[in-house]
Amino acid sequence: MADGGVLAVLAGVVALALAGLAGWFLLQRQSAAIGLTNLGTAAARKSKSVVLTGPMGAGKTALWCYLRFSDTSATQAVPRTQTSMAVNTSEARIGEANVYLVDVPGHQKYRFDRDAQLAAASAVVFVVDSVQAARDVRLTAEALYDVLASDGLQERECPVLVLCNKQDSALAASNERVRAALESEINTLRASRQQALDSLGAAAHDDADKASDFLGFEGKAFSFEDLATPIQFNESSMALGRGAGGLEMVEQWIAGALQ
Ligand SMILES: Nc1nc2c(ncn2[C@@H]2O[C@H](COP(=O)(O)OP(=O)(O)OP(=O)(O)O)[C@@H](O)[C@H]2O)c(=O)[nH]1
Ligand SMILES: [Mg+2]
Repeated sequence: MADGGVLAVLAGVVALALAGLAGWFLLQRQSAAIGLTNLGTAAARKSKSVVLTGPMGAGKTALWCYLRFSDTSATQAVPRTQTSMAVNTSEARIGEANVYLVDVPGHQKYRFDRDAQLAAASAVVFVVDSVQAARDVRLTAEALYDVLASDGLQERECPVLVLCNKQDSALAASNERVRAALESEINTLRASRQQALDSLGAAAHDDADKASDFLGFEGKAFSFEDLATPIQFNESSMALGRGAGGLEMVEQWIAGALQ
């Protein structure tokens, strides 16, 4: 009877150990599948971080796929993507540089991830849906404002490429039109954000009293020229891909920005 009890206890211990081992194994597989091992920022890496950001559906993940798989046949067709539910990260080789490519989902709930990634960015590609921007530029202007005013970006003079994507569409606005529309909309946004701060009083002003919170110069209409960050506007089409789609231009810009 006593031997039976010891055996039962031993069997229980072995079963528990096996269950623990199986759980650990499953967790490892799950982590690898959803890329948990890749969630760190560039701070922990040697390669410089390039952050792809911008509103939902603009083409960030499509661009990320192209840049990541630039030496494979995946470059021949527009990558099939869907609304991102997590930050995508990957090491990639662009020109002579090893880069840490970060694709941040456009949905507002990822804004803290975006700000954390921007804080470690060496270069930023802000992807715009040029069809959406031609219809209503407000959403894009708000997202760009947040990026340009994000902590430390102006102080670090981090280069920004505004990529006016979806140029294959007949309804797409050109990069000149997007630039002018964004400049004017950011001017309006700047005034309304300032007014909101004024109405909240001195405490809010103290909180927001950083050079980067106000874009450009007070008393002067907003101009991209007035920013410390070098900013460039270009056109692209992930649907057209390499060659006509402007992918090489993006790679050259990234290589130049990281030098
Ligand atoms: N016509 C056209 N469609 C494009 C282009 N680039 C991306 N798309 C499509 O637009 C949709 C959104 O592209 P994504 O790359 O998933 O957009 P995203 O910026 O990652 O969007 P979120 O993850 O929601 O922030 C997909 O159906 C793409 O195939 C383009 O240049 N032209
Ligand atoms: Mg995406």
